[in-house]
Amino acid sequence: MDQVKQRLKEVGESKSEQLKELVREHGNKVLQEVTIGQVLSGMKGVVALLTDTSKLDPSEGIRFRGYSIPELRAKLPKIKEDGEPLPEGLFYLMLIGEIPDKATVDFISQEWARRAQGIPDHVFKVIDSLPITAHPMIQFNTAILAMSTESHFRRAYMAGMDKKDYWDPMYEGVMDLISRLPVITAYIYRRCFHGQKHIKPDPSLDWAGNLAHMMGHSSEEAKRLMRLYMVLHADHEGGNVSAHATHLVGTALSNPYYSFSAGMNGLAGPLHGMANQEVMHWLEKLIKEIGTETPSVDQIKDYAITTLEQGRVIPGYGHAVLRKTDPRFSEQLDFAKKYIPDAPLIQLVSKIYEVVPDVLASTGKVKNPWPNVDAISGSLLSSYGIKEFPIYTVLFGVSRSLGVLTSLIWDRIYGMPLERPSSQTFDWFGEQGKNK
Ligand code: CMX
Repeated sequence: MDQVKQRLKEVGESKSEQLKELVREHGNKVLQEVTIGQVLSGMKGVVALLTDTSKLDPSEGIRFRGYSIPELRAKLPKIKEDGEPLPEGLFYLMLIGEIPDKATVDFISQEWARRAQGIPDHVFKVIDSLPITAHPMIQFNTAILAMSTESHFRRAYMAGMDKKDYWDPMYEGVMDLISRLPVITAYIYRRCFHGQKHIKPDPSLDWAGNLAHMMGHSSEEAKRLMRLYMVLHADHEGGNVSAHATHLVGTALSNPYYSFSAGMNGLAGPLHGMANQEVMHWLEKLIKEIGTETPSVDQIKDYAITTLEQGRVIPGYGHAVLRKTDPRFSEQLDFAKKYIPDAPLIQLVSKIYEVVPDVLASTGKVKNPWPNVDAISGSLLSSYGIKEFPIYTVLFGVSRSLGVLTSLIWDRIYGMPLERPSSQTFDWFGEQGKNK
Protein backbone atom coordinates (compact mmCIF):
# COMPACT_ATOMS: atom_id res chain seq x y z
CA MET A 1 0.00 0.00 0.00
CA ASP A 2 1.51 3.38 -0.98
CA GLN A 3 2.21 5.98 1.71
CA VAL A 4 -0.67 8.30 0.70
CA LYS A 5 -3.18 5.44 0.71
CA GLN A 6 -1.84 4.22 4.06
CA ARG A 7 -2.37 7.66 5.64
CA LEU A 8 -5.83 7.89 4.04
CA LYS A 9 -6.73 4.54 5.58
CA GLU A 10 -5.73 5.75 9.06
CA VAL A 11 -7.59 9.07 8.74
CA GLY A 12 -10.58 7.50 6.98
CA GLU A 13 -11.27 4.70 9.49
CA SER A 14 -11.74 7.08 12.37
CA LYS A 15 -13.77 9.61 10.33
CA SER A 16 -16.21 7.02 9.02
CA GLU A 17 -16.84 5.81 12.59
CA GLN A 18 -17.46 9.42 13.69
CA LEU A 19 -19.96 9.89 10.86
CA LYS A 20 -21.91 6.78 11.84
CA GLU A 21 -22.01 8.00 15.45
CA LEU A 22 -23.20 11.46 14.37
CA VAL A 23 -26.12 9.98 12.46
CA ARG A 24 -26.90 7.58 15.32
CA GLU A 25 -26.82 10.27 18.04
CA HIS A 26 -28.11 13.34 16.21
CA GLY A 27 -29.81 12.06 13.06
CA ASN A 28 -33.13 13.67 13.97
CA LYS A 29 -31.78 17.18 14.58
CA VAL A 30 -33.42 19.84 12.35
CA LEU A 31 -30.83 21.81 10.35
CA GLN A 32 -32.79 24.60 8.68
CA GLU A 33 -36.09 25.74 7.20
CA VAL A 34 -36.36 25.55 3.42
CA THR A 35 -38.60 27.97 1.51
CA ILE A 36 -40.52 27.48 -1.72
CA GLY A 37 -38.35 30.26 -3.22
CA GLN A 38 -35.15 28.38 -2.42
CA VAL A 39 -36.34 25.12 -3.98
CA LEU A 40 -37.60 26.88 -7.10
CA SER A 41 -34.46 28.96 -7.60
CA GLY A 42 -31.87 26.23 -7.80
CA MET A 43 -31.86 25.16 -4.12
CA LYS A 44 -29.48 28.02 -3.28
CA GLY A 45 -28.55 27.98 0.39
CA VAL A 46 -30.14 24.59 1.08
CA VAL A 47 -27.65 22.50 3.06
CA ALA A 48 -27.91 19.05 1.52
CA LEU A 49 -24.40 17.77 0.96
CA LEU A 50 -21.38 16.66 3.01
CA THR A 51 -18.12 17.85 1.39
CA ASP A 52 -14.88 18.07 3.38
CA THR A 53 -12.43 19.14 0.69
CA SER A 54 -13.35 22.85 0.60
CA LYS A 55 -15.90 25.39 1.83
CA LEU A 56 -17.04 28.57 0.10
CA ASP A 57 -17.75 31.69 2.14
CA PRO A 58 -19.90 34.28 0.30
CA SER A 59 -17.60 37.18 1.16
CA GLU A 60 -14.23 35.54 1.84
CA GLY A 61 -14.24 33.03 -1.01
CA ILE A 62 -12.94 29.49 -1.04
CA ARG A 63 -11.00 27.75 1.71
CA PHE A 64 -9.47 24.34 1.07
CA ARG A 65 -9.59 22.30 4.28
CA GLY A 66 -9.66 25.64 6.11
CA TYR A 67 -6.83 27.33 4.19
CA SER A 68 -7.44 30.41 2.00
CA ILE A 69 -5.72 30.69 -1.38
CA PRO A 70 -3.06 33.18 -0.13
CA GLU A 71 -2.31 30.82 2.78
CA LEU A 72 -1.95 27.89 0.38
CA ARG A 73 0.33 29.85 -1.90
CA ALA A 74 2.56 30.44 1.10
CA LYS A 75 2.37 27.00 2.74
CA LEU A 76 2.13 24.31 0.05
CA PRO A 77 5.41 22.86 -1.27
CA LYS A 78 6.87 24.44 -4.44
CA ILE A 79 9.72 23.63 -6.78
CA LYS A 80 11.29 27.04 -6.23
CA GLU A 81 10.65 29.32 -3.27
CA ASP A 82 9.36 32.16 -5.47
CA GLY A 83 7.22 29.80 -7.61
CA GLU A 84 3.65 28.57 -7.36
CA PRO A 85 2.59 25.65 -5.16
CA LEU A 86 2.35 22.24 -6.77
CA PRO A 87 -1.24 21.03 -7.31
CA GLU A 88 -0.08 17.63 -6.03
CA GLY A 89 0.18 19.25 -2.59
CA LEU A 90 -3.35 20.61 -2.78
CA PHE A 91 -4.58 17.14 -3.78
CA TYR A 92 -2.95 15.67 -0.67
CA LEU A 93 -4.36 18.44 1.52
CA MET A 94 -7.89 17.88 0.21
CA LEU A 95 -7.56 14.11 0.48
CA ILE A 96 -5.94 13.81 3.91
CA GLY A 97 -6.60 17.19 5.54
CA GLU A 98 -2.92 17.87 6.25
CA ILE A 99 -0.33 20.07 4.51
CA PRO A 100 2.16 17.64 2.95
CA ASP A 101 5.94 17.93 3.01
CA LYS A 102 7.94 18.24 -0.23
CA ALA A 103 8.92 14.54 -0.21
CA THR A 104 5.25 13.49 -0.20
CA VAL A 105 4.46 15.89 -3.03
CA ASP A 106 7.40 14.51 -5.01
CA PHE A 107 6.09 11.00 -4.40
CA ILE A 108 2.67 11.98 -5.84
CA SER A 109 4.33 13.64 -8.88
CA GLN A 110 6.30 10.46 -9.57
CA GLU A 111 3.31 8.22 -8.93
CA TRP A 112 1.15 10.22 -11.36
CA ALA A 113 3.92 10.26 -13.98
CA ARG A 114 4.15 6.46 -13.67
CA ARG A 115 0.38 5.89 -13.83
CA ALA A 116 0.02 8.28 -16.80
CA GLN A 117 1.89 5.74 -18.94
CA GLY A 118 -0.97 3.27 -18.65
CA ILE A 119 -3.51 4.90 -20.98
CA PRO A 120 -4.78 2.14 -23.29
CA ASP A 121 -4.34 2.66 -27.04
CA HIS A 122 -8.05 2.53 -27.74
CA VAL A 123 -8.52 5.85 -25.90
CA PHE A 124 -6.41 7.68 -28.49
CA LYS A 125 -8.22 5.82 -31.27
CA VAL A 126 -11.57 6.92 -29.87
CA ILE A 127 -10.37 10.55 -29.79
CA ASP A 128 -9.02 10.22 -33.33
CA SER A 129 -12.38 8.96 -34.57
CA LEU A 130 -14.02 12.27 -33.65
CA PRO A 131 -13.92 15.17 -36.10
CA ILE A 132 -11.08 17.55 -35.39
CA THR A 133 -13.71 20.30 -35.16
CA ALA A 134 -15.52 18.57 -32.27
CA HIS A 135 -15.27 20.84 -29.23
CA PRO A 136 -12.35 19.76 -27.01
CA MET A 137 -14.80 19.14 -24.14
CA ILE A 138 -16.55 16.53 -26.32
CA GLN A 139 -13.20 14.89 -27.03
CA PHE A 140 -12.12 15.16 -23.37
CA ASN A 141 -15.26 13.61 -22.01
CA THR A 142 -15.34 10.88 -24.64
CA ALA A 143 -11.77 9.99 -23.66
CA ILE A 144 -12.72 9.90 -19.96
CA LEU A 145 -15.50 7.42 -20.68
CA ALA A 146 -13.24 5.40 -22.97
CA MET A 147 -10.73 5.08 -20.11
CA SER A 148 -13.37 3.47 -17.87
CA THR A 149 -12.54 0.08 -19.42
CA GLU A 150 -9.67 0.18 -16.91
CA SER A 151 -11.83 0.77 -13.84
CA HIS A 152 -10.46 -0.93 -10.71
CA PHE A 153 -13.70 -0.08 -8.96
CA ARG A 154 -15.90 -1.89 -11.46
CA ARG A 155 -13.66 -4.96 -11.39
CA ALA A 156 -13.66 -5.04 -7.58
CA TYR A 157 -17.43 -4.61 -7.45
CA MET A 158 -17.98 -7.42 -9.94
CA ALA A 159 -15.67 -9.65 -7.90
CA GLY A 160 -17.94 -9.14 -4.90
CA MET A 161 -15.83 -6.82 -2.74
CA ASP A 162 -17.18 -5.94 0.73
CA LYS A 163 -18.63 -2.42 0.52
CA LYS A 164 -16.58 -1.17 3.46
CA ASP A 165 -13.52 -1.57 1.21
CA TYR A 166 -14.89 0.30 -1.83
CA TRP A 167 -12.73 3.33 -1.08
CA ASP A 168 -9.61 1.32 -1.97
CA PRO A 169 -10.33 0.63 -5.69
CA MET A 170 -11.88 4.11 -5.86
CA TYR A 171 -8.55 5.57 -4.71
CA GLU A 172 -6.69 3.50 -7.33
CA GLY A 173 -9.07 4.64 -10.10
CA VAL A 174 -8.89 8.26 -9.04
CA MET A 175 -5.08 8.20 -8.99
CA ASP A 176 -5.05 6.68 -12.49
CA LEU A 177 -7.64 9.09 -13.82
CA ILE A 178 -6.02 12.26 -12.44
CA SER A 179 -2.60 11.15 -13.66
CA ARG A 180 -3.90 10.63 -17.22
CA LEU A 181 -5.92 13.81 -17.74
CA PRO A 182 -2.93 16.01 -18.71
CA VAL A 183 -1.82 13.50 -21.37
CA ILE A 184 -5.35 13.35 -22.81
CA THR A 185 -5.70 17.14 -22.71
CA ALA A 186 -2.38 17.79 -24.44
CA TYR A 187 -3.22 15.12 -27.02
CA ILE A 188 -6.53 16.84 -27.85
CA TYR A 189 -4.88 20.27 -27.87
CA ARG A 190 -2.08 19.26 -30.24
CA ARG A 191 -4.55 17.32 -32.39
CA CYS A 192 -6.95 20.24 -32.79
CA PHE A 193 -4.61 23.20 -32.93
CA HIS A 194 -1.07 22.06 -33.73
CA GLY A 195 -1.38 19.67 -36.68
CA GLN A 196 -1.23 16.46 -34.62
CA LYS A 197 2.39 17.13 -33.62
CA HIS A 198 2.27 15.38 -30.26
CA ILE A 199 4.85 15.88 -27.54
CA LYS A 200 5.83 13.01 -25.23
CA PRO A 201 5.43 13.44 -21.45
CA ASP A 202 8.57 14.17 -19.47
CA PRO A 203 8.32 11.92 -16.39
CA SER A 204 10.78 14.11 -14.51
CA LEU A 205 8.29 16.99 -14.51
CA ASP A 206 5.50 17.71 -12.07
CA TRP A 207 1.85 17.11 -13.11
CA ALA A 208 1.00 20.71 -14.16
CA GLY A 209 4.47 21.45 -15.55
CA ASN A 210 4.19 18.34 -17.69
CA LEU A 211 0.81 19.45 -19.00
CA ALA A 212 2.28 22.79 -20.15
CA HIS A 213 5.26 20.93 -21.64
CA MET A 214 3.08 18.43 -23.58
CA MET A 215 0.90 21.27 -24.87
CA GLY A 216 4.05 22.81 -26.32
CA HIS A 217 4.25 25.71 -23.85
CA SER A 218 7.36 24.57 -22.07
CA SER A 219 8.83 27.84 -20.78
CA GLU A 220 9.26 28.12 -17.01
CA GLU A 221 6.73 31.00 -17.09
CA ALA A 222 4.05 28.87 -18.75
CA LYS A 223 4.65 26.04 -16.27
CA ARG A 224 4.33 28.48 -13.37
CA LEU A 225 1.03 29.76 -14.79
CA MET A 226 -0.26 26.21 -15.25
CA ARG A 227 0.52 25.38 -11.60
CA LEU A 228 -1.41 28.46 -10.48
CA TYR A 229 -4.33 27.64 -12.80
CA MET A 230 -4.47 24.03 -11.58
CA VAL A 231 -4.56 25.12 -7.93
CA LEU A 232 -7.14 27.90 -8.36
CA HIS A 233 -9.79 25.81 -10.16
CA ALA A 234 -9.41 22.64 -8.08
CA ASP A 235 -12.54 22.78 -5.93
CA HIS A 236 -15.43 25.08 -4.92
CA GLU A 237 -17.26 23.10 -2.20
CA GLY A 238 -19.83 20.44 -3.02
CA GLY A 239 -22.88 22.17 -4.51
CA ASN A 240 -21.50 23.58 -7.79
CA VAL A 241 -22.65 21.72 -10.89
CA SER A 242 -19.46 19.75 -11.61
CA ALA A 243 -18.91 18.67 -8.00
CA HIS A 244 -22.54 17.90 -7.36
CA ALA A 245 -22.96 15.91 -10.59
CA THR A 246 -19.81 13.87 -9.91
CA HIS A 247 -20.99 13.11 -6.39
CA LEU A 248 -24.58 12.30 -7.41
CA VAL A 249 -23.58 9.82 -10.09
CA GLY A 250 -21.03 8.31 -7.70
CA THR A 251 -23.78 7.51 -5.19
CA ALA A 252 -25.13 4.94 -7.68
CA LEU A 253 -21.70 3.29 -7.27
CA SER A 254 -20.80 4.30 -10.80
CA ASN A 255 -17.06 4.07 -11.29
CA PRO A 256 -14.87 7.22 -11.07
CA TYR A 257 -14.78 7.62 -14.86
CA TYR A 258 -18.58 7.64 -15.21
CA SER A 259 -18.91 9.95 -12.21
CA PHE A 260 -16.27 12.42 -13.34
CA SER A 261 -17.66 12.40 -16.86
CA ALA A 262 -21.04 13.48 -15.46
CA GLY A 263 -19.32 16.38 -13.69
CA MET A 264 -17.49 17.36 -16.87
CA ASN A 265 -20.75 17.42 -18.83
CA GLY A 266 -21.93 19.99 -16.30
CA LEU A 267 -18.69 21.94 -16.47
CA ALA A 268 -19.22 22.27 -20.23
CA GLY A 269 -22.25 24.52 -19.68
CA PRO A 270 -21.78 28.26 -20.38
CA LEU A 271 -23.02 29.24 -16.92
CA HIS A 272 -20.29 27.08 -15.31
CA GLY A 273 -16.86 26.14 -16.70
CA MET A 274 -17.50 27.12 -20.29
CA ALA A 275 -17.84 30.71 -19.06
CA ASN A 276 -14.05 31.10 -19.45
CA GLN A 277 -14.42 30.57 -23.21
CA GLU A 278 -17.56 32.74 -23.32
CA VAL A 279 -15.61 35.61 -21.76
CA MET A 280 -13.08 35.46 -24.57
CA HIS A 281 -15.80 35.58 -27.24
CA TRP A 282 -17.38 38.53 -25.40
CA LEU A 283 -14.02 40.36 -25.32
CA GLU A 284 -13.27 39.55 -28.94
CA LYS A 285 -16.65 40.94 -30.03
CA LEU A 286 -16.13 44.02 -27.85
CA ILE A 287 -12.77 44.74 -29.49
CA LYS A 288 -14.23 44.15 -32.96
CA GLU A 289 -17.35 46.24 -32.46
CA ILE A 290 -15.66 49.16 -30.71
CA GLY A 291 -12.67 48.89 -33.03
CA THR A 292 -9.88 49.07 -30.44
CA GLU A 293 -8.15 46.99 -27.75
CA THR A 294 -8.20 50.06 -25.50
CA PRO A 295 -11.84 51.15 -25.32
CA SER A 296 -12.94 53.96 -23.01
CA VAL A 297 -14.92 53.35 -19.84
CA ASP A 298 -18.05 54.72 -21.55
CA GLN A 299 -17.63 52.44 -24.56
CA ILE A 300 -17.33 49.38 -22.28
CA LYS A 301 -20.39 50.53 -20.34
CA ASP A 302 -22.48 50.84 -23.54
CA TYR A 303 -21.30 47.43 -24.75
CA ALA A 304 -22.21 45.80 -21.39
CA ILE A 305 -25.64 47.46 -21.38
CA THR A 306 -26.29 46.23 -24.93
CA THR A 307 -25.43 42.66 -23.84
CA LEU A 308 -28.05 42.89 -21.08
CA GLU A 309 -30.62 44.47 -23.42
CA GLN A 310 -30.15 41.51 -25.76
CA GLY A 311 -31.25 39.23 -22.90
CA ARG A 312 -27.80 37.71 -22.39
CA VAL A 313 -25.53 37.40 -19.40
CA ILE A 314 -22.17 39.12 -19.05
CA PRO A 315 -19.86 36.11 -18.79
CA GLY A 316 -17.32 36.04 -15.98
CA TYR A 317 -19.53 38.09 -13.67
CA GLY A 318 -21.92 36.96 -10.96
CA HIS A 319 -21.98 33.90 -8.76
CA ALA A 320 -24.49 31.65 -7.08
CA VAL A 321 -22.77 31.85 -3.66
CA LEU A 322 -20.09 34.57 -3.72
CA ARG A 323 -21.13 38.14 -2.91
CA LYS A 324 -17.73 39.81 -3.41
CA THR A 325 -14.97 39.74 -6.01
CA ASP A 326 -13.87 36.12 -6.35
CA PRO A 327 -10.41 35.78 -4.71
CA ARG A 328 -9.50 33.47 -7.60
CA PHE A 329 -10.00 36.50 -9.88
CA SER A 330 -7.90 38.72 -7.58
CA GLU A 331 -5.09 36.16 -7.32
CA GLN A 332 -4.86 35.90 -11.11
CA LEU A 333 -4.95 39.69 -11.49
CA ASP A 334 -2.12 40.05 -8.93
CA PHE A 335 -0.14 37.35 -10.76
CA ALA A 336 -0.66 39.17 -14.08
CA LYS A 337 0.28 42.55 -12.60
CA LYS A 338 3.48 41.00 -11.23
CA TYR A 339 4.63 39.14 -14.33
CA ILE A 340 2.90 40.67 -17.37
CA PRO A 341 1.65 44.13 -16.32
CA ASP A 342 1.63 45.49 -19.87
CA ALA A 343 -0.39 42.69 -21.48
CA PRO A 344 -3.22 44.42 -23.38
CA LEU A 345 -5.83 41.81 -22.47
CA ILE A 346 -5.04 42.14 -18.77
CA GLN A 347 -5.38 45.92 -19.00
CA LEU A 348 -8.73 45.46 -20.74
CA VAL A 349 -9.91 43.02 -18.05
CA SER A 350 -8.90 45.54 -15.35
CA LYS A 351 -10.84 48.31 -17.06
CA ILE A 352 -13.93 46.12 -17.45
CA TYR A 353 -13.68 45.40 -13.70
CA GLU A 354 -14.05 49.17 -13.10
CA VAL A 355 -17.26 49.33 -15.15
CA VAL A 356 -19.29 46.12 -15.22
CA PRO A 357 -20.14 45.75 -11.48
CA ASP A 358 -22.04 49.07 -11.54
CA VAL A 359 -23.86 48.09 -14.73
CA LEU A 360 -24.94 44.76 -13.22
CA ALA A 361 -25.85 46.32 -9.86
CA SER A 362 -28.06 48.87 -11.62
CA THR A 363 -30.29 46.04 -12.91
CA GLY A 364 -31.46 45.57 -9.32
CA LYS A 365 -31.70 41.80 -9.75
CA VAL A 366 -28.15 40.47 -10.04
CA LYS A 367 -27.23 39.25 -6.54
CA ASN A 368 -23.50 39.43 -7.13
CA PRO A 369 -22.21 41.99 -9.65
CA TRP A 370 -18.54 41.10 -9.08
CA PRO A 371 -16.16 39.10 -11.30
CA ASN A 372 -15.67 35.36 -10.85
CA VAL A 373 -12.66 33.18 -11.72
CA ASP A 374 -13.58 33.07 -15.42
CA ALA A 375 -13.44 36.86 -15.95
CA ILE A 376 -9.66 36.74 -16.26
CA SER A 377 -8.42 33.15 -16.63
CA GLY A 378 -8.70 33.06 -20.43
CA SER A 379 -7.01 36.43 -20.84
CA LEU A 380 -4.16 35.22 -18.66
CA LEU A 381 -3.73 31.99 -20.64
CA SER A 382 -3.95 33.90 -23.91
CA SER A 383 -1.33 36.41 -22.75
CA TYR A 384 1.03 33.48 -22.15
CA GLY A 385 0.49 32.16 -25.68
CA ILE A 386 -2.27 29.61 -25.01
CA LYS A 387 -4.64 31.39 -27.35
CA GLU A 388 -7.02 28.59 -28.36
CA PHE A 389 -10.17 29.40 -26.34
CA PRO A 390 -11.89 26.00 -26.71
CA ILE A 391 -9.20 24.31 -24.60
CA TYR A 392 -9.84 26.58 -21.58
CA THR A 393 -12.76 24.60 -20.15
CA VAL A 394 -10.78 21.39 -20.55
CA LEU A 395 -7.98 22.93 -18.46
CA PHE A 396 -10.61 23.90 -15.86
CA GLY A 397 -11.77 20.26 -15.91
CA VAL A 398 -8.26 18.87 -15.38
CA SER A 399 -7.91 21.05 -12.31
CA ARG A 400 -11.44 20.32 -11.04
CA SER A 401 -10.63 16.59 -11.03
CA LEU A 402 -8.47 17.18 -7.95
CA GLY A 403 -11.37 18.27 -5.75
CA VAL A 404 -14.32 16.30 -7.04
CA LEU A 405 -12.42 13.03 -7.23
CA THR A 406 -10.96 13.31 -3.72
CA SER A 407 -14.54 13.90 -2.56
CA LEU A 408 -15.62 10.79 -4.43
CA ILE A 409 -13.06 8.73 -2.47
CA TRP A 410 -14.42 10.22 0.75
CA ASP A 411 -17.98 9.37 -0.31
CA ARG A 412 -16.91 5.73 -0.38
CA ILE A 413 -15.00 6.03 2.92
CA TYR A 414 -18.11 7.48 4.55
CA GLY A 415 -20.27 4.86 2.82
CA MET A 416 -22.59 7.57 1.51
CA PRO A 417 -25.82 5.97 0.30
CA LEU A 418 -27.70 6.45 -2.96
CA GLU A 419 -28.80 10.10 -3.24
CA ARG A 420 -32.51 10.32 -3.91
CA PRO A 421 -34.23 13.59 -2.92
CA SER A 422 -37.97 13.93 -3.30
CA SER A 423 -39.73 15.92 -6.05
CA GLN A 424 -43.21 17.43 -6.04
CA THR A 425 -45.60 18.68 -8.68
CA PHE A 426 -46.43 22.30 -9.55
CA ASP A 427 -49.86 21.81 -7.93
CA TRP A 428 -48.26 20.61 -4.71
CA PHE A 429 -46.05 23.68 -4.52
CA GLY A 430 -49.13 25.84 -5.25
CA GLU A 431 -50.98 24.22 -2.34
CA GLN A 432 -48.03 24.82 0.00
CA GLY A 433 -48.13 28.48 -0.97
CA LYS A 434 -51.76 28.74 0.11
CA ASN A 435 -51.18 26.97 3.43
CA LYS A 436 -50.32 29.19 6.38
N1 CMX B 1 -25.05 39.02 -16.43
C1 CMX B 1 -26.37 39.26 -16.60
N2 CMX B 1 -27.32 38.84 -15.76
C2 CMX B 1 -26.93 38.16 -14.69
C3 CMX B 1 -25.57 37.89 -14.42
C4 CMX B 1 -24.61 38.33 -15.35
N3 CMX B 1 -23.33 38.10 -15.21
N4 CMX B 1 -25.50 37.21 -13.26
C5 CMX B 1 -26.76 37.03 -12.84
N5 CMX B 1 -27.62 37.59 -13.70
C6 CMX B 1 -29.09 37.58 -13.65
C7 CMX B 1 -29.59 36.15 -13.72
O1 CMX B 1 -29.58 35.68 -15.06
C8 CMX B 1 -30.96 36.28 -13.11
O2 CMX B 1 -31.81 36.85 -14.08
P1 CMX B 1 -33.37 36.44 -14.20
O3 CMX B 1 -33.96 36.75 -12.86
O4 CMX B 1 -33.88 37.29 -15.30
O5 CMX B 1 -33.38 34.98 -14.50
C9 CMX B 1 -30.73 37.32 -12.02
O6 CMX B 1 -29.56 38.06 -12.40
C10 CMX B 1 -30.52 36.73 -10.64
O7 CMX B 1 -29.46 35.78 -10.72
P2 CMX B 1 -28.49 35.53 -9.49
O8 CMX B 1 -29.31 34.96 -8.37
O9 CMX B 1 -27.69 36.73 -9.21
O10 CMX B 1 -27.49 34.46 -10.09
P3 CMX B 1 -27.63 32.85 -10.13
O11 CMX B 1 -27.20 32.32 -8.81
O12 CMX B 1 -28.98 32.45 -10.63
O13 CMX B 1 -26.59 32.46 -11.25
C11 CMX B 1 -24.52 32.59 -12.39
C12 CMX B 1 -25.21 32.52 -11.03
C13 CMX B 1 -23.03 32.39 -12.20
C14 CMX B 1 -25.06 31.44 -13.25
C15 CMX B 1 -24.82 33.96 -13.03
O14 CMX B 1 -24.27 34.98 -12.25
C16 CMX B 1 -24.32 34.07 -14.47
O15 CMX B 1 -25.04 33.65 -15.39
N6 CMX B 1 -23.07 34.61 -14.68
C17 CMX B 1 -22.48 34.66 -16.00
C18 CMX B 1 -21.91 33.30 -16.38
C19 CMX B 1 -20.66 32.98 -15.57
O16 CMX B 1 -19.75 33.79 -15.44
N7 CMX B 1 -20.60 31.76 -15.03
C20 CMX B 1 -19.40 31.28 -14.33
C21 CMX B 1 -19.60 31.12 -12.81
C22 CMX B 1 -18.38 30.57 -12.15
C23 CMX B 1 -18.14 29.13 -12.54
O17 CMX B 1 -18.96 28.26 -12.19
O18 CMX B 1 -17.17 28.84 -13.24
